[in-house]
Amino acid sequence: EANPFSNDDSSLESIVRRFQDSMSSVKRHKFWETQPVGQFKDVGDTSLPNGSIELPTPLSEVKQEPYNLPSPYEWTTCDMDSEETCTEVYILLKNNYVEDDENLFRFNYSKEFLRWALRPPGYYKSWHIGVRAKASKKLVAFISGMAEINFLCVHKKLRSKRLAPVMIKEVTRRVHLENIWQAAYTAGVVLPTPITTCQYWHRSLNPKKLIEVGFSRLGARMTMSRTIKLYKLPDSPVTPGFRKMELRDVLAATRLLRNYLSQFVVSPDFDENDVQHWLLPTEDVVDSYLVESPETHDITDFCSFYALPSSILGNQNYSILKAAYSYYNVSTKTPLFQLMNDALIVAKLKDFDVFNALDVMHNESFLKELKFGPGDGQLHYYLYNYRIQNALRPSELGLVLL
Ligand code: MYA
Repeated sequence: EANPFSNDDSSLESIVRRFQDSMSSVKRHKFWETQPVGQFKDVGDTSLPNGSIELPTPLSEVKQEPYNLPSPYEWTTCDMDSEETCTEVYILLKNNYVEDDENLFRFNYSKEFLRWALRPPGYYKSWHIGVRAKASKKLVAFISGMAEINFLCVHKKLRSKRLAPVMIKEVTRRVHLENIWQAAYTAGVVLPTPITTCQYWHRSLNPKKLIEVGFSRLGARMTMSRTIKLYKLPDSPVTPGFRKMELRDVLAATRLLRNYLSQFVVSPDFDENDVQHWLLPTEDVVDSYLVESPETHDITDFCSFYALPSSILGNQNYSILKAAYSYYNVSTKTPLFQLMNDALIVAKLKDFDVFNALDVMHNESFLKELKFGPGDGQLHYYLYNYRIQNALRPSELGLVLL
C-alpha cells in the first residue's frame, strides 16, 4: 500500500483525511475501484443516473488480444463437449471452489450439472476460460460467462496472486467482443456494490445426517427423535394434478414464468428455448413440477429446484451432502406454501438431505411456515456496468444464479 504521507499534497487537512482513509474500515478494492460498477463512495449519491455506467465502444476498439498472464501460465479455452476437459474443470472446482465459512463443506457441482450450466442456448465456447500451468499443462483456474458470470475459481495454491482480476478482465473482453456490455453475478464476498443481499434458508429433510455432519445442530430442549418427527413429510405430494414437467409443457410453463417474472425489478427474460434448457427436468441436475388442473387441464402452478451436492470435508461416515436448491416457482391457483410443501415432499423422495432457498421473489411467504431455518450464508447480487441507485429488497429480485 502507498504511504499515506508520500503524496506532495501536504496540507494538514488532506494528510489527516488520507490517514483516516488508509485506516478506515471501508476496505479498498484496487481492482474493483477501476471497474464500471457501483462504487462504495457513490452510495447515496442520488445525482447519478440509473443504467449503464460506460457506453458501449465500437467492437474494433475492444482489445483484440488476450490479457497477459503471469509468465508460468497460459490461457486455454475449455471445450465442455470433451469428456476429458469437462473432467478437468470438474476436478478443479471439486477441490478448490466455494466452501462455507467453517470449511466443513465444499460445492461439488457434478459434470452433468456443469455441462448443463455452461451450454445454454446460444452459449459461446470462448467464454469458458481456463488457465493452465505452462510446464505441466495442469488446469489451475477457470471463469465462465453466460452474460452471467460464474465458476470463477483459482487453485488453492495460487491464491492472492491477483490472477482473478486478469481473468475477470479477460472474460469481460470476450463478452464485449460479442457486443454485450452488461453482466450479472453473485458472490459470498462483499464487493462494490451489491444490488441486493440475500439470505440462504435451509429446510432439513434428513435431520439426523445434517446434525451428524455439523450442518445443523440439535435445537434447545430437542431430542433426535423429536427432531426427526418435526421434519417428517407426507409420503407423496398432496396437490391434485401435481406432476413432473414434460416437453409438451414448455409453452405453458414459459407463459406462466414470463408473466410471473415480469413483476420483479431484475429478472431473466426466458423464451421457450431457455425454459426447455433451464427447466425441463434433467436427471440429477434440475427438476420441475407443475400443477395441471384436473378439470380444465390448464397449467396453473410451477416449481423447480436444482441438484448441487457439497463434499463433506473430513467426516468419517459421510462424504456427500445432497442439497436441492429452490429455483423458479410460480403459483396462480395453488397457495405457494402448499406448492413448496409438495416440492419438499418430492425432494425428500429423491433422497435429498436438505432443501435450500434464498429469500428472493415471494419465498419469504413460505420459509418459516415450512420450517426452513435461516443459514449463516449471505449471497450478494451484482450487476456489471449497470447502476441501480437504490438497493433492492430481496423480494424485488426475480433472478436465481447457479
Ligand atoms: S462467485 C464464486 C467465486 N469463487 C470462489 O469463491 C471459489 C474459491 N475461491 C477462489 O477460487 C479464489 O479466492 C477467487 C479469487 C478466484 C474467488 N468475485 O486473484 P486474487 C477480487 C469477484 O489475488 P484470489 C463467482 O464465480 C478481490 O476483491 N471478485 O484473489 C462469480 C480482489 O479485488 P479488489 C472477487 O483469492 C464471479 C481480487 O479479486 C471475488 O486468488 C464474478 C483479488 O484477486 C469474487 N468472488 O482469487 C466475477 N473474490 O482488490 C466478476 C475475490 O478490487 C464478473 N475477488 O478487492 C464481473 C463481470 C464480468 C463480465 C462483464 C461483461 C460485460
